[in-house]
Amino acid sequence: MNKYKFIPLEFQTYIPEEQLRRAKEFYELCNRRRTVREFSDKAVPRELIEMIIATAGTAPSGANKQPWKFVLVDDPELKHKIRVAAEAEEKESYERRMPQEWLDELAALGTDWHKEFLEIAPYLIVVFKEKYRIEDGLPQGGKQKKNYYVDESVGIACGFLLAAIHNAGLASLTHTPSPMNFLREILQRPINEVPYLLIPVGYPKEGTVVPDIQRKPLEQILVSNIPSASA
Ligand code: IYR
Repeated sequence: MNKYKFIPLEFQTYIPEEQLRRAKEFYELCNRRRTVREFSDKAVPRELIEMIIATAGTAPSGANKQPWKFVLVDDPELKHKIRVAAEAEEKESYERRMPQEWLDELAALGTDWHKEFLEIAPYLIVVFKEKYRIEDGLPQGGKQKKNYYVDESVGIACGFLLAAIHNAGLASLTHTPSPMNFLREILQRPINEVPYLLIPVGYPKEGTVVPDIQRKPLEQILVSNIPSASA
């Protein structure tokens, strides 16, 4: 007998019509999400953000190690520090590090090194991946324990996070200042945590416009089996 405990699965399904209705409704919800780069400073209740982060924490992960940490920043001084450090890296990137081909690809998105949203959005969620765990306490003293599929796990959790943010009627931006190790220092995270994604959350600034870009249609992203011999 397995010495580990198993419990009955709680699982809900629906009649086919209801399944399709729910699937369509969820698709339409997700398809309305847009990345926003201009935020209003309108306050967001902390309770709402906590529920959203709890949702991200329901993601599956390698060996159920849940190798993520969501650092919630609303302190103006910390946000200012993050903005100054991010803009310094981004300015260097946009002006020197990124090749022209990359800059050309970003032109349609209208991005540049200015990141005032880092101070305007009421919350920044800074996602860290836990490269490994430190057992019983202190980063210096503790024993290192492995985590598994860390990038996949944290990526999935971020997907849940973005969907939960959108579902709650809030806007977000997946921001990746590069390099972003300054986040570890400013936020005083332990050595086993590596910054993964910086997500400002709030309401869009009034009159916000977004790039006129399209999602690939299903036919371009869905491949069924292998090319049929009879086709
Ligand atoms: N990290 C930069 C550049 C950037 C890169 C990609 I790929 C984007 O899709 C968007 C921006 C920035 O945040 O501006």
